[in-house]
Amino acid sequence: MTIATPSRLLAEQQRAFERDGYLCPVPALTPDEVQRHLARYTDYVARNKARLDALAPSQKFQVFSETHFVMPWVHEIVTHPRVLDAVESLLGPNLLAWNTNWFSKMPGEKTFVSWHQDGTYWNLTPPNVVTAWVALTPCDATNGCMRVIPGTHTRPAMPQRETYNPDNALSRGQEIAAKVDESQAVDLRLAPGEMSLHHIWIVHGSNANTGAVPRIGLAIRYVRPEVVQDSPAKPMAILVRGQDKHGNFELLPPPRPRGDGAGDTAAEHAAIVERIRAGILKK
Ligand SMILES: O=C(O)CCC(=O)C(=O)O
Repeated sequence: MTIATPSRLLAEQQRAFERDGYLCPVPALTPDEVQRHLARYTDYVARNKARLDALAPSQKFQVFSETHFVMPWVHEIVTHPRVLDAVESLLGPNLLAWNTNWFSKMPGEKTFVSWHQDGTYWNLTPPNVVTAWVALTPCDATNGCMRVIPGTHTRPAMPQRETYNPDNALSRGQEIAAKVDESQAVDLRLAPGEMSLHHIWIVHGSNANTGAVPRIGLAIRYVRPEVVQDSPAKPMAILVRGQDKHGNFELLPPPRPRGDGAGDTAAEHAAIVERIRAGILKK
């Protein structure tokens, strides 16, 4: 029987993740931390409003991806001990934070995420990759919480096509090109400060926000250092726990205190987004 510290996963939670390909909910941030980060997120969106208003959901990655490399407060979420303890329970003691994405859906927006498998286009092997999806607002079926099809991470990969639907939050509108049995779907309901964890190969997606409450969360992709990406340029990451003896990723330092992804760090942010996307978009 595993002795769990407050934020390490219990043996039965680890088994559930291995069996189902996800775990939900897992406590992460305190109410104070949620409030602080939500204020910063709101401020970041307000400062980028003109840019965002001109972009389709599928193009917003330019603003919402890889902010952990340039914004100290996002790096704070990515290195939060409760988040890392849970991820360490699944991936082991050496952890890299490779990619992050803010997924926000405001009431009335048409933005959705089609059924997809991340493993199809991330080009990462072996699949020692876990996403922590950290909620800053309540997430449920009415405002378009994430949905998963349990157990699909253990089945053969499904065919996927690119639709370029502009309302799809995924940059190429990638969707599974086969019947997904939605009767098996599980809603990942989260309270603010809770997170879900999901496997790189689980079938997942989310509907539009038809409720009255914004749905805002940060998806953080953690990898073990031995993971290799088939990529035109070495992918970037931040070492967040343990050590990296493999050198498969270019390790960047934690962001500077003044970095906010705008102003002095805008060019740096854009270059990192471009580099990470080059690895993801590769066929
Ligand atoms: O937030 C969503 O609805 C989708 C998130 C997602 O696809 C992911 O984190 O891999």
